[in-house]
Amino acid sequence: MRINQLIQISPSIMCADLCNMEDELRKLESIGVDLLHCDLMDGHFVPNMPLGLVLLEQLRSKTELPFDIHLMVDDNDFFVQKVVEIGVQQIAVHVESTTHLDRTLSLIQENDIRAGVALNPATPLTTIEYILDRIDFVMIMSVNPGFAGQKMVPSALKKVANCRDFLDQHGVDIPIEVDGNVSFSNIPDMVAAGADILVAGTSSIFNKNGNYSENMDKIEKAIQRGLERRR
Ligand code: S6P
Ligand code: MG
Repeated sequence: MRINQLIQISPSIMCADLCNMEDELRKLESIGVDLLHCDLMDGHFVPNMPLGLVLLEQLRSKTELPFDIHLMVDDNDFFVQKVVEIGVQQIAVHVESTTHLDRTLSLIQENDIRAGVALNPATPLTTIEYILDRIDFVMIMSVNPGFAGQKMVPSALKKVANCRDFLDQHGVDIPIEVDGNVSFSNIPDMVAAGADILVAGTSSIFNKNGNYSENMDKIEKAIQRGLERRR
């Protein structure tokens, strides 16, 4: 089981063995992950489409883990409605693709689902200033969305720290989720900067050099190093 309960781990299931999902779920459950990060892409907002709604529906019936949905789509309201029907616990929509952001966030929260806003690397924090009272978490993208296995953009750590300051200045105490190249070596810096939820992909949980349990141990140790350096 997890040593550190302060920081949540959300494995990105697009990085799992998609031909053996039930087995993958059992393995992830056994190492005590907190959430299941589900990347929904439409091939338009981002040029990829690894998971679909039918797969999510089937996964829902196989695990009690909370679903952490990351929408990378143009038609947010359509996908919000679909994942609400499936039964999910939190949904992040991209500020860059949501025309009526305030309305979409309300739609999520009206269904008793935690609402988050995801920001691409180039998107300023000020874009969320007037909806801060509407959100339950912020997702900072530390890569350009669309693919696993990328390198963290150089500004990511500064942005996580700036986001924590921005939230503090506005008196908002909500978690920051970091998504993209959350690697063993980047985790301490991300956690020190203020990350609370870590999306674990090919550079950590699904790293080929270890099994899930070994990789989780490395993640926990990296989190510990980051927490010791927290401001
Ligand atoms: C990317 C997606 C992410 C990836 C994750 C993979 O568009 O939103 O959630 O699945 O970044 O992790 P890694 O360690 O391969 O970057
Ligand atoms: Mg994601």
